Amino acid sequence: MDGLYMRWCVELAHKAAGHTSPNPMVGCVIVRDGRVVSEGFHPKAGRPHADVFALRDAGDLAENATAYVSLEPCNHYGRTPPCTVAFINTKVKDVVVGMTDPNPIVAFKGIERLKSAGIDVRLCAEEEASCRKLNEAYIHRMLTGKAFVTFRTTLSMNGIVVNKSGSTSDQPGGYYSQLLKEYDGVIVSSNFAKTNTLPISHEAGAKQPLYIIMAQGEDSQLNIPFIKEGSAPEAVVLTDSPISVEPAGIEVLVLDRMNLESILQLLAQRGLCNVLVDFREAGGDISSLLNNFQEAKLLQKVLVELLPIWTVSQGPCDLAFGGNQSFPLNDMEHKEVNGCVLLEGYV
Ligand code: AOF
Ligand code: ZN
Repeated sequence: MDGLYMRWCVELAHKAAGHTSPNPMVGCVIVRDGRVVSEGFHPKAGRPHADVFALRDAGDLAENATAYVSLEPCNHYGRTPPCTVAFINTKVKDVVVGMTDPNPIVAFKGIERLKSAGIDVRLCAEEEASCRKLNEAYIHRMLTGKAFVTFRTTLSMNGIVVNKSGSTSDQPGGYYSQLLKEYDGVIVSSNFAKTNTLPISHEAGAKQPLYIIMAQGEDSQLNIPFIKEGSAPEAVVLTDSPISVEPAGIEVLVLDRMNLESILQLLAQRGLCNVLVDFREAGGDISSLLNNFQEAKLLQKVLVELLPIWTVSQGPCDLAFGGNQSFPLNDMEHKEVNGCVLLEGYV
């Protein structure tokens, strides 16, 4: 039954997708005499941890119960007190964890603390991979100090980049609208920002991502409609040459746009765990930007949405990184949503 309860924890944790950064998504269920007596998930950084919600809700029923938690319980005083103490005080019998915490302040210390208090602790090996996948961006940020990068594009059946927003995928309930809800930031080129509306999630309760606009050359004067109108969403413009007039409400950072490593470090320091590179332009500046991400080994994941359309092409498709070179993708998954095929793989 461990696997079943742990999958339940992962599902609960995922309810807060897009809201927890820089902290992880975590879910917890308390089971006594074969019955789930309570559940909890971590809703937002700074709020109580998943285990605390579940233990509060269980009350006296937590005594002698088994707690399932998708991440090793913390053992430190941070924004909230240690969860290990809550488990010890409520006298749970055993704790099943989905994965150890990569956070060096917590790693293995939470488990050790519980064990030394006489609580049985075991890892749910069956669901460790799903727990890791749930928090792949949190883990990456914790281990590398950089934001996790996903490249996303939309292709027609004949492999041409579909360069427009407004497809069913962007609508409420659509794949892209749901995907955006899970990202802390979206990187677009200033070219894209000039000619398209910025992608937003239409899902209930979604927090919109931070827009990271890569400007260069003449674009650095920020001739972008929403900036000129002063109706800006939360956005940061990265530019390699200083601009004459700083637009109201928009942060402009002068950074070498080729130094992607420092850009991703900066985003991680701002609390972003993951960023999506929205690739909707064949050729153009974002194409070379993607080359750079890949070459610098700063790209972690690729998402491709294959639309049920055939594009009458004006020119060759420019999707290749570094000419004819290719690199393999691992752990490929695919599914079908509203007639589109979604492909996902890891670099
Ligand atoms: C969470 N929610 O359910 C668990 C976390 O800043 P704090 O005090 O909230 O501590 C954040 C750290 O606590 C986080 O990096 C992770 O190591 C640990 N566990 N965090 O926000 C949770 N279990
Ligand atoms: Zn905790």
